[in-house]
Amino acid sequence: MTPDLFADLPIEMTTETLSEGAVVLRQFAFPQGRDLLGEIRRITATAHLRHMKTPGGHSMSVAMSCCGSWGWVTDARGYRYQAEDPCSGALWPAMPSVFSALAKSAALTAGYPDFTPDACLINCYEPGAKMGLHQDKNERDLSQPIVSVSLGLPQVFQFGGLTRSERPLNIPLGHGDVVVWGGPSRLRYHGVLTLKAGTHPLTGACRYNLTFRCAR
Ligand code: MD3
Ligand code: FE
Repeated sequence: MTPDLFADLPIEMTTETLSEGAVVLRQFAFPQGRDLLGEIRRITATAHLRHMKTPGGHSMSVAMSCCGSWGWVTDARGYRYQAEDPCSGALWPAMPSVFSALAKSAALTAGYPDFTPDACLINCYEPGAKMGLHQDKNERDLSQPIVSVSLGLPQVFQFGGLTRSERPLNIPLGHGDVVVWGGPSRLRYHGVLTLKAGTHPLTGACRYNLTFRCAR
């Protein structure tokens, strides 16, 4: 048993603005961490984490699942949102209230009072997994932000510009950190660097990222 030397320390929530419309809420989700991870386990027991294939035929290093009315999928037919899990044919699991309440409260804190996500993508990174620079533009309403919640091991996030050629900033994201991306930052290129090996008390050897979206 490892005694938790930090168990009694108060958590320190801070706010950093990265660019117009992009706000980091450090440790905002720390209080909900255990509950969020319990729901991830419950959801992925039926909607299994899987390595989807890009339209180009490459297997993604991040394992993904979804919950909510719409799930993001990729395969030979392209990137899209759909109501059914292609692995089972069943609807995606409902979005748990602890997920939607957290996403709404983070969006409100960042200045987006009308955010009601209908899709949550669950990304699971193991050591060696990464996500290259890309834009999120499959969502119907780009006036709505995306809310991202990081859980478990830390991973370096890359925050780029509106063109692929702009050199990205590297921003470490740790357990409980929440980022809200909207307005002029909504279509910025972004990605994450390769996850380094480590052990987190709540997730073991992995990092989860939840992204809340208004898909349809
Ligand atoms: C900046 N996920 O699922 S979340 C993704 O850590 C994705 O799993 C990464 O990129 C992850 O699409 C990064 C942060 C994020 C999400 C959406 C954004 C940053 C964003 C949209 C616009 C700009
Ligand atoms: Fe993305």
